[in-house]
Amino acid sequence: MRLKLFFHDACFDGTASAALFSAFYRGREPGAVIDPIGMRHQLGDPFADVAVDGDDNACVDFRYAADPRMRWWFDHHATAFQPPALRTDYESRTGDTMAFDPAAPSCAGLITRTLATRFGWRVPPHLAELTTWADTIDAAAYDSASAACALDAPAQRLALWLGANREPRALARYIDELARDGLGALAAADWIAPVLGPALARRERDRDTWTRLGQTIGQVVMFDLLGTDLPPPGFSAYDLFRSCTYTVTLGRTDTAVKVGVGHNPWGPGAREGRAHDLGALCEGFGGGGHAAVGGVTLPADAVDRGRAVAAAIIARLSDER
Ligand SMILES: [Mn+2]
Repeated sequence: MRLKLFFHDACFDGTASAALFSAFYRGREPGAVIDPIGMRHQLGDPFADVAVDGDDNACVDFRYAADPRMRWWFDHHATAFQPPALRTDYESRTGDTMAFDPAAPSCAGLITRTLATRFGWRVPPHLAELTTWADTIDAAAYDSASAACALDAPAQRLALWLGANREPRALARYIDELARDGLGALAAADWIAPVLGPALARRERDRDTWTRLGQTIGQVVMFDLLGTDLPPPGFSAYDLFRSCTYTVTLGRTDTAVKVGVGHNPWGPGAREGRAHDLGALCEGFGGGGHAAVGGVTLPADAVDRGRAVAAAIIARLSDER
């Protein structure tokens, strides 16, 4: 008996969902061989080249696949149905083995609650905190920027490991050991250290560099990462520059120059709401996003254009309030 378990690749909630579902499934089918398969979002159908051919098949924290062999499906992404017509297929099939709730903070939480209600599944004690951490991490539900950036808890160290790991096969082991042993034991496992140790050291170095590079312009902090190999600072920007309201990041990947814009959820005036819709602001420059985070993607050689877009966005954000 072989279960193919599709999950949102390299994501804390995706792997937590896969571990929780594995624990549930082993309780029903003690001899089952579970084969986790990481899925990534892409243009077009991500399942186009994927064989849904286990004896049983499940998908967690990832888009709906209109395939009758996919018996189990749990997701909480508002974008789960692509194209939206797939929703009709889902609604025609809905039974005990599928659940969709875009209001759920994490898919791990949705799975835990759904399996408890429908199958009477009790989360084993060593996995109790996994759901809570998935809710916190996936919804970024932290009390402060420093709490969001802390790396003390096993869950936060494993989230860093997931971002640094480059070995797809290691994820299957990660999910298997997480399901069997829980967060604390996995974070302390010998085989996690060779990726986690350097990732922790790198984060320390990157924080020093972000601190040095950040330029305060009114209520904006600008990070020009062109010419560096640094990733965007993410929440670290709000931990390192706590009084900023917005961040603008200019960086590049192999294929693009990117301008990112973010609103500090813990910054001054955060409780009164945002003055700007950042997705709409970025749309004016050919990009997009949500109210609190937006971006503009340009061709890889468009460095001057990227600088001009960043400057124009900063001008719009820095002169108000
Ligand atoms: Mn998720």
